[in-house]
Amino acid sequence: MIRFLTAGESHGKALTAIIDGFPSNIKIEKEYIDFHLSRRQMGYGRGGRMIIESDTVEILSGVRFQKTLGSPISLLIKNNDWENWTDKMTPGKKPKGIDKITIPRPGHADLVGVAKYNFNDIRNSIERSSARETAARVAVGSVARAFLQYFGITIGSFVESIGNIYPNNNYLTKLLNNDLPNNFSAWQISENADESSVRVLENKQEEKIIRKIKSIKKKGDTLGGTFATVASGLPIGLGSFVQYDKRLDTEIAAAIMSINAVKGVEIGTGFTSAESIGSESHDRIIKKGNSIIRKSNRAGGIEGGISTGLPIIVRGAMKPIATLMSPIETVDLTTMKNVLARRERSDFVAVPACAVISESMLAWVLAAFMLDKFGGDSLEETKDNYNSYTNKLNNRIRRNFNINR
Ligand code: EPS
Repeated sequence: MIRFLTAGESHGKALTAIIDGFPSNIKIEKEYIDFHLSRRQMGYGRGGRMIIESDTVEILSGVRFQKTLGSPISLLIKNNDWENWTDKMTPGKKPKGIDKITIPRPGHADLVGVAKYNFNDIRNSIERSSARETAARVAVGSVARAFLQYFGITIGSFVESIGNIYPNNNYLTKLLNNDLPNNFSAWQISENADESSVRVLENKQEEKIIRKIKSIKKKGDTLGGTFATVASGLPIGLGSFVQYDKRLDTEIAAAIMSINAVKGVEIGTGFTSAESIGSESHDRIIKKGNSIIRKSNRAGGIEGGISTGLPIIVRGAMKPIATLMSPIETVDLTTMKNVLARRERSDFVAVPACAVISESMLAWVLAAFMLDKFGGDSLEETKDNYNSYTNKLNNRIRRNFNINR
């Protein structure tokens, strides 16, 4: 079983993560993690903080000469902004003259946080609930991706919509129709999306979205959107129907939902298939040459909680950022009077970043399921187990069903 924990406040000294359970001998390059960290910082519509930070990782343990040791991997990402917050965020004695925050922002964790943890200062809620924490998750996800690459599994994402602006030719339809080249690699999607300042795949859509972000920013408002995350190169058989918590889709949905501000997750055609009929929803199984294939991929790569071998397609919906420059109504907790919410530096749109984070979360889940199925203390052992299973898979099906008899 692999697991990870992150720690760190948004304006504290640093973010840290501990990863446990990866086999030895996986190549880990700091530059690879930094590359994905910088992708998380991109996107038109981010706030002032992204100018202050240029996230890079320091690998503190678990890696020697760029190879995992099988021991816990610990990672550190410094917060450049910390030097502006040393008084307000010191773990030491409280300095004089630090103002409390008493006005909760609707939609953020401010109110539930003070209620739950018995705080008298909303700052205590804001810090850990901030999406800053996702930088640590991207670092963790990069380690998972480095592992998955040995098995030809790649992950990519794109922004489908921002502020209800959808593309004319939705690439998602192509994916769901399984209309893809033989050598399709999901990472190619990200390579294309990363060329766009809002991570969309159509130039016209990008122009429209940027216009909309500009106008919403002028009004002091924010936007949300939808994104799609895809994984390719999977073997058949990750996950299981034998228990609810062994289903691959259970864990994927939870992982995407865990990203700050995500309020909806869909696998394959999910919600639209609920409005459709059976014969238009399911993927026809057909014979092509000597193999059995699915005509489409509306199931999003998962049937019965098990990977089908086709790309995993998961879609997420992110609500608009909760901090508004033209704030909405709330209550001041000290005066109990209706007031307008506090303004706090924030992003106007973070859907492009959210999509990058979702790649990391999907990578983590897939790495966990790969290791659950194939195990191994060293990468070589995992590979042997993987090869033995995948090489014999077709033969086993043939034998069991007397194919060619
Ligand atoms: C973020 C850092 C934060 C925010 C954002 C994400 O920095 P700061 O609060 O100093 O501006 O920009 O967090 C939120 C949108 C949020 O709601 O908490 C980051 O590194 O991604």
